[in-house]
Amino acid sequence: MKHSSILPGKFVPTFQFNAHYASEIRKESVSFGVNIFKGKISTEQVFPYPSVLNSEQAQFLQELVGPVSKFFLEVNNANTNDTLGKVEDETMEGLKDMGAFGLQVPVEHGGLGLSNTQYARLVEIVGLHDLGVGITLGAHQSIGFKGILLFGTDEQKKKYLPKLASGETIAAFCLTETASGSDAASIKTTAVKKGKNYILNGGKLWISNGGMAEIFTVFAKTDTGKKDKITAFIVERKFGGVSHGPPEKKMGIKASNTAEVYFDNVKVPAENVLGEVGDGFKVAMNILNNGRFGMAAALSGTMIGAISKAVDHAANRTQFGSKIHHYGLIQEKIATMAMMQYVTESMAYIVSGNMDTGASEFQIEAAISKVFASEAAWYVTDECIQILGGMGYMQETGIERVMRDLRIFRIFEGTNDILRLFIALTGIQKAGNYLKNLQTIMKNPLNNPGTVMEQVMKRAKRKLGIATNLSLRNVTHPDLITSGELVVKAVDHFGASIEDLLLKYRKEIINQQFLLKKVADAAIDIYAMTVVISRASRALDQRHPAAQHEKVLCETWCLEAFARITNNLNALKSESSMQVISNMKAISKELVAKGGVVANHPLGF
Ligand code: MYA
Repeated sequence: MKHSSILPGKFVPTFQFNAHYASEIRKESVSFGVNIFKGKISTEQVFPYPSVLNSEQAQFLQELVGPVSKFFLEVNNANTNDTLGKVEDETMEGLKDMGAFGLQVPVEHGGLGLSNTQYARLVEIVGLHDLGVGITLGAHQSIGFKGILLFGTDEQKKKYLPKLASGETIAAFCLTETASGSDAASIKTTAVKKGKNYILNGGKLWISNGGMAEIFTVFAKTDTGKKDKITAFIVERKFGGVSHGPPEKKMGIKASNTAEVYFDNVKVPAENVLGEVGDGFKVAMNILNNGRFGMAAALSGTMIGAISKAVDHAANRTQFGSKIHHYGLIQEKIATMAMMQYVTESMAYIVSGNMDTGASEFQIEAAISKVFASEAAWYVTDECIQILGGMGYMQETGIERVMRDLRIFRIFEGTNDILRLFIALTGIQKAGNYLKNLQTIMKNPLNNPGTVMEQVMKRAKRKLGIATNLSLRNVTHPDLITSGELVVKAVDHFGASIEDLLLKYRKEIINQQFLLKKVADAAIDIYAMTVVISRASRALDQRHPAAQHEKVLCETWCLEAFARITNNLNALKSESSMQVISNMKAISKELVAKGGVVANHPLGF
């Protein structure tokens, strides 16, 4: 977040109008996520719901889905992997034979050459069956060598991709360090240029595949002359000086290997710099941005599994003389689980579709998909256990492992807290630039009379409570117009709220994390509403057999989401919510000062 770093103290004022801003404004964003912060709706990336596979791609994918599903049902055993603390050798070999280690590697480099959408569909199957295997595969290709795909030179691709695609060598992504988690820019690992090499020193923490990888994408500080900047490197274990710690003992995803990795005077040839020297932070962020939709796809699969277990139990379990699915409390759970899976799946494939059609601006949407998916999957799995009752808590049911596996998804690949700040601040920064431009235009009304009139009318209408000229009528199915109108109202309210926040807090907004969370939650809900309206509209347009079911999922989701959005946006300025915020700050401060709970025990001792 260029001009609005998440971290206090690193802020560069948002309101300085300079050449960079001007160029950003000239290039109008088509990202839905970016535009809502300006109170605008850009439909380009969300309507119609993308159908990006050509017939050849669809056929190839269909040919893969069957065997991959069969493999996970018949060969892989998630419980055995979990107990062993590793993916069984037979599974690893089978996955390699199927090409699962090089799903997106171009065919000329030995991979399957899948698009993001094709990849998502297969990852969904992995997520349905075994998240431990998913992390082994994902740490390898979603982040481990993704940098080579995105930023590698032809020579680097030729040299490394074939063996990575076949699974002969495994990759890992080395960013996190002991003192550098969310604050990724604060890494201490160094790479000092000596002749034709860089000498790499440092240690990386909690590295997925760290104990088994041969190839590492490593981020290190390099002296670029002006100041230390991060550079990305491709490091081979066989360069010497690379070692790792024992496998970490974890709560879940036990089948995947996690270890510390140490670099001790590792000689890395200069040609192994990935991207440009000093551009490593951007390389890291882009790798993460590019991989996040995969998590949504995988977790959509996980939810499908949990839902079928819950539904099976609800349909067959009798209590108080009736099958329990007849009871309202169970129906509410099943319906909510279904909506959460529907939203997650819709997000995963809209983001992958956008990426496949060459979108370059999907960072906010990808972050939203990761946050939403990881929380939805946690909720759905928890509710599945609740429906199953005692059975759900027993290991033999297999859902307890899923719950353990899932917990990390809200933490890694950017914690959901950091991603909420990322969503809110990135959007606010873009809105700030846009408003600054408007300010400039308003100062010279004669040069831009159209824009001035438009803004004057918009504000006047808002003041009078009349809907502004936003609309989704042309893009939604007629049966979903009411849901579309809720999005329109929500975006209008959201845009006005962002404007108010910027006017009130200006650059101080960066420190208002209580408020930024509400902003992010509203943005997540607005995006969720929009993607399901888009998908359900397509289902209705194309008369899918389940179109009416999707319509109901969509309408119900929109009604509930709209209420949450209104609540969050109203709370941005309500007195009671300000009181709650200041109380919470005080409570937290006292607990921290005391080192724990402050209230006296009811018994007095
Ligand atoms: S890997 C470890 C994951 N770690 C993180 O995600 C770290 C989280 N921290 C951050 O993301 C950053 O530090 C934040 C920025 C966001 C906090 N896209 O001043 P800044 C640019 C593009 O705001 P900071 C793991 O967990 C920005 O514009 N650009 O930075 C493995 C600016 O540019 P410029 C971005 O305040 C798990 C510059 O960077 C982005 O320091 C295993 C500085 O920005 C962005 N997102 O903090 C998972 N952010 O220099 C396995 C910033 O031009 C995979 N910028 O002004 C599982 C897959 C699923 C299963 C698959 C099955 C097959």
